[in-house]
Amino acid sequence: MVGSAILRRLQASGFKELITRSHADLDLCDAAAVDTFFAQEKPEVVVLAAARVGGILANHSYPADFIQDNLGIQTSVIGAALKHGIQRLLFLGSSCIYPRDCPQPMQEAHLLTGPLEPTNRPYAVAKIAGIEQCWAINRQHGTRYLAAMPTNLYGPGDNYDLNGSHVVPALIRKCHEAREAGADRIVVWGSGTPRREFLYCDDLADACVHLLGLEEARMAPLFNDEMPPLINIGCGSDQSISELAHSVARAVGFRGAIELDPSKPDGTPRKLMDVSRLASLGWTASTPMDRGLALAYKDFTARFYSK
Ligand code: GFB
Repeated sequence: MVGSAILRRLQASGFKELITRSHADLDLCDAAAVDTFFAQEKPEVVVLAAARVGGILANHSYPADFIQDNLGIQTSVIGAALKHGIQRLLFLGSSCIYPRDCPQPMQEAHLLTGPLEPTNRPYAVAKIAGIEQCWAINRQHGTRYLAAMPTNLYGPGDNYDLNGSHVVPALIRKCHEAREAGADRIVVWGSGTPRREFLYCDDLADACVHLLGLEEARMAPLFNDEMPPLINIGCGSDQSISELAHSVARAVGFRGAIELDPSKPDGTPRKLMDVSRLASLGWTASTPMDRGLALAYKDFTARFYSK
C-alpha cells in the first residue's frame, strides 16, 4: 500500500527513472540479491517502504516473522545503500516505536523513554533498530538517512484479510459484508476505547516526497549527534475505535448495531503523533477522514466486488 502510494505520487510529479521490484522479483531479506540489485541499478535515492506489517492479531500470531523479516529487510537494504554510496535514504517505520504509555501527543524525543506495547514489541524493536542503523551510518559516514514514522495508515491497496489487517480495512470489510448479507450487527474487537490517529496513504506519500525534496539547509537540523534522524508523519488528531466504527459504518452505508468483543486485545491505549516537526518543515495532511474512508471503500469494492 505505502510503496504503491509513493510510486503514484512520484509518477504524478513527473519522475521517470523510478526503479522498483516486486516481492516475487527480489527478496529483500536476501542480502546477496539486494547487493546485486544495487550494483546493477545504481539508485541515487532509496525509499525503504517494504516491511512485514499487520494489525494487532498478525503481530500477536507471528512475532518471530515480524522481527526476523523486518530486521532482514532493513539490514540488507540499508547496508547495501551504504556500501553503494547512497547519500539519501528514507526509512519508514511506525508509531509503535514509542513507549506504550507515552505522553500524548508523542514527540520524536520520546523514543526509548519507556517500555513498549507487548502486542507489537518484536515489530517495534525491529523498527527502532532501523532508526539506530540510519543514525549510526549518518554519524560514521556523513550520509542523510532519515527515519520517518507514520501513524496508522489506510487507503487503496490495503490488506483486507481479517486475521492480518489493521482496524480500518477490517471494519470496512465487516460493514460491507454485513450490509450485503442483511446482517443486523458487526463485531468490533476490544473495548472500543483505544484511540488511534489515521492517515490516508496518499497523504503519507505526499509527506515522503516533500521530505525527499527538502533542500539541504532545511534538512540539516534533522541530522546531528544529539538526536536520531527521526520525524513523525500524522494528521495531528485521533479518535476512539468506537468513533471510527461509526464513521466506517456511515461510509459503507451499514445501519446495524456495532457490538464490542472485550475478549480481544486493545493494544496501546492511545497513539497520537506530535507532528510539529513536520509542520515546521512545511507539510500538513490534507485528506479528511470521511473522504479518505470513501476512497478506501471504493478501492475495496473495485478490487473485490467488481463484476
Ligand atoms: O489497527 P490495529 O490492528 O493495530 O488495531 P494497532 C487498532 C485497534 O482497533 C485495537 C481494534 O484496539 C484493536 O483491538 N480493533 C477493533 C480491531 N476491531 C478490529 C478488527 O476487526 N481488526 C483489527 N485489526 N483491530 C498496530 C501494530 O497496532 O498498528 C503494528 O500492531 C503497527 O505494529 C500498526 O504499529 C500501525 O494500532 O493496535
